[in-house]
Amino acid sequence: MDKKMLTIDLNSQVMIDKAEKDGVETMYDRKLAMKAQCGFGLQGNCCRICGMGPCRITPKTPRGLCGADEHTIVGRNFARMVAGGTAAHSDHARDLAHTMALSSRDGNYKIREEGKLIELAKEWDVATEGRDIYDIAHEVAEIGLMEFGKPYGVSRLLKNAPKQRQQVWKDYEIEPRAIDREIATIMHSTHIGCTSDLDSLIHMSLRTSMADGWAGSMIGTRFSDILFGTPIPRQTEANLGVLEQTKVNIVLHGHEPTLSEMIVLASEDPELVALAKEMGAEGINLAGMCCTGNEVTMRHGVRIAGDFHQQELAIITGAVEAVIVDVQCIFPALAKVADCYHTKFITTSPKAKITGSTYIEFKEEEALAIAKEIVKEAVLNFKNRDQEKVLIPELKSSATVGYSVDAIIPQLDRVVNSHIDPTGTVKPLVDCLKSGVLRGAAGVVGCNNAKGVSNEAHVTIMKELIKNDIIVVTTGCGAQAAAKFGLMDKDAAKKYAGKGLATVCELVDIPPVLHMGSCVDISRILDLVAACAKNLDMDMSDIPVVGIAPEWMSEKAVAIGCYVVASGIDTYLGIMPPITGSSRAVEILTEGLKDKVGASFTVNENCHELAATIISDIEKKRVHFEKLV
Ligand code: NFS
Repeated sequence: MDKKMLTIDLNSQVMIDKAEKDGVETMYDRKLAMKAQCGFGLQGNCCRICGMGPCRITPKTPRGLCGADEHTIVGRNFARMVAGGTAAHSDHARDLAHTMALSSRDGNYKIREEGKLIELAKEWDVATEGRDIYDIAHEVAEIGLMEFGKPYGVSRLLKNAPKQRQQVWKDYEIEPRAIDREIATIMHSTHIGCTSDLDSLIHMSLRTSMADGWAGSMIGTRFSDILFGTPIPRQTEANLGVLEQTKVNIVLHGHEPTLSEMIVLASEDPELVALAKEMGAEGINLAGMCCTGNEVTMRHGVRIAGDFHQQELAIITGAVEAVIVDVQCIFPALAKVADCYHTKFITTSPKAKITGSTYIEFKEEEALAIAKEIVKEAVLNFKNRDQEKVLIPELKSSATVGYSVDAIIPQLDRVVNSHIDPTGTVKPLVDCLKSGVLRGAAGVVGCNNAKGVSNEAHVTIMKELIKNDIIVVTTGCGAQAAAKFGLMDKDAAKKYAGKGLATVCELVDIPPVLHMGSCVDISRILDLVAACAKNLDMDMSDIPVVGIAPEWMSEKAVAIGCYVVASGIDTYLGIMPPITGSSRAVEILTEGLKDKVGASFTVNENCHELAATIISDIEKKRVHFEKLV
């Protein structure tokens, strides 16, 4: 098989060829070499939870040594994926809470959005009258930190949901308690000799995932906006073509804005810019990757180098002086790829040390000084660039990004000429959904997965949806696929959208696919859907919205899928999770949950079929919705 056929991105194809010529191994080589994957692993019925195993379920050995059957084994494995994902998102949020606790008027981290902080303080019953904004910030940070380990009570963010949905959570008993507690409890319950009941394992998985979506991720996004500013629409460009021949190229990869915000500041430091010129470069060019890329493009317009599957390919351009990473979604392979070029692969987090990298520990207390040291490493490395090894592929697309809920609302107001008399709410969006000008809304999110062709499912599904007047909001690497393929361009509506959506896009001056941020920012999508439901006095499960993860791969995505379903939003996956070893797990996740939370999963690995199912399901949902409104 031709490796290049494993991606639809033409830049990636050029880089796969270059890697071959340079003798560098990439994920695409490893994918071909891997051939058949382990069938037990794929089905989720290999148990490695205790030292008697691994036990694998076959017709001849239908139970593990302890007697666990396929339902228990699949359920436990699934639950542990949810725990991993929830831990990752929430630990990210915890770091932001610590950063807010450190914030000060003359320190590295300041409060950028006082209004948002005060709003949150009021929501959390923190006194605001006559107090110094930093005192308020520190108290709010402390309360945020308590959400991780408070001994009593449930997430204080649940009340952002419509009351009908809150009732569902109460009735089904999936209101998450302290975030760390949910993660610890599910790890305990999946230990050998605890829960064997599949219904209970899935119930716990949903409750744990709620500690991600309606606690950890929500805290992450709110605190990030308060510290670094709420995103507003801005222009950017996406794909490897944003790397520059004549500048020091720094790729920012990973997730937490605490580091990347400081690197953005450091890269503007006059001394470092002068040093870059001394080294023979014209300046410093930052380019983002994965969710760090989303964070810095949403807040600063930093251009996007690429997505999860392009991390090695960026280095293979031979034009990257440094890849700077913190946590999550970082291939350990980067160390080896970087060795083949002059690129410095700089790790910064004690939570993600990678063999073969240059480790410069990032500490929030000395944030800017460390960021400058890291940028300096990159700048000094420019002289080592071997021009003969450089090939920057040409393609890049322009995109408008930065659609936080706060930015979407005023934009939408243009639809009803209400810039004269703005509603300041989601009513214009709700009206478009009610009238059927927009048939529905879809959150298309998530990763790239080597089980499919990189970017194919994202782009196919988004194009099909917008053609059928379904507005798309997106985060994560899905957002990067949309940006790269021109779907976030203002002209995209004219080219690809159906008549209704195209009219709305023109009236309110938005692209048909809206970039809402990183994966943690799926909390923005929850906020938007909750606002629409509240405006209609309905449950979130009653409105024609769906969640889609066409190319998901990470445990974080499994947690996301679960909390989106728990929020009453039907969720469509383009990759089968490792659950097929248990017919009952498949039944509960794709059907049974409907009775409990009003939504469930649908899986189809054929993206054309999946798109058709989504469109027809949205139309079915409209029948119910139209009766209610
Ligand atoms: Ni989300 Fe972001 Fe990308 Fe997937 Fe990884 S970067 S947190 S997990 S691969 S979308």
